[in-house]
Amino acid sequence: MFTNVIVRVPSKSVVDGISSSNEGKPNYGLALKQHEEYVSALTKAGVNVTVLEPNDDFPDSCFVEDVALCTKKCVIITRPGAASRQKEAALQDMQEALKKFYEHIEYIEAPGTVEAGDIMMVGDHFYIGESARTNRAGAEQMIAILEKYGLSGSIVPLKEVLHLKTGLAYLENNNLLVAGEFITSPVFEKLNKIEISPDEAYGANCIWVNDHVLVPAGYPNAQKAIEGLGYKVLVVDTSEFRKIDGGLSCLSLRF
Ligand code: CIR
Repeated sequence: MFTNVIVRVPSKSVVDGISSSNEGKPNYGLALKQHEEYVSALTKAGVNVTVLEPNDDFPDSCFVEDVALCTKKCVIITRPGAASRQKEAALQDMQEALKKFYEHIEYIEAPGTVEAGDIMMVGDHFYIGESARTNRAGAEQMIAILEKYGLSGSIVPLKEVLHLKTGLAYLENNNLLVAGEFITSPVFEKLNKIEISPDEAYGANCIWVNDHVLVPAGYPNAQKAIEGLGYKVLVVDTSEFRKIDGGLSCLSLRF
C-alpha cells in the first residue's frame, strides 16, 4: 500500500525540458491541467498528495521520480545524470518534504549518478537500470545502501530506453507490463509478463497505486490488458509530458 505521494507542479520552463521526441514543445496551460488531473487520480486511489511549488530554474523538475528513491525503510536522494537536472535532487523544498516522512536519508555521491526512473521496486528487491543517466558507480552505491537496510538490488543494463521504467511497470501481484527491449529480456522470467506492442510502447509506463492502475490516455490495448487483470483503471492524459520524454511514473514519488 502507498500512503503518500509527492509531486511538483510543472514550471513555465517545462517547455524547455529535455526531449528526444519530434512532437514539439509542451503547451504549458495544458500541461498544468493534465498535472491537476493526475493529482486528482492519485487522490482517488487513496493517497495523500504533497504538492511542491513549480521551480522555473529546472525545466524537468516536475519529474520528481528521478530525484529520490523512496523505500519502506529509507529514502535515497539521487544524483541525476543529466547535467541540467543534477541540482534538482538538492532542492530544499523536496528535502524538507522527504524529511517529514523519513528518519533515514541517504545520498548518492560523485562519481555515481542515478535517476530513480531507472529503479523498479518488486517487493524488497530493486531492479536498477544502467543507462545514459544511471552509471555503474551510482547503481553500486544504491545497492550497498539498500543492503544496509535489509533490501536488495540488481543491475539491468539498458540498450534503447531512457529509463528502466520507460518500458516496464510492476503492477504488484506478480504482474509486469513489458515493452520494447524488455519483452525478450530473461531478467523478468519469474514475473507474469504482459506484452505491450511497439505502437503502444508509451502505454507501458503505468503506475500501480493501491489496486488502482493509472494508465495514460490513448493506449486502448494496454488499457484493456490491465483491466483484464482486474485492476481499477484510472486514465490520465499525459500528452504534454510525453513531448519531453516523461510519463506517469516520472511525475510522482510514491511511498
Ligand atoms: C528528462 O529527460 O530527464 C526528462 N525530460 C524526462 C524524465 C522522465 N523521467 C522518468 O522517466 N522517470
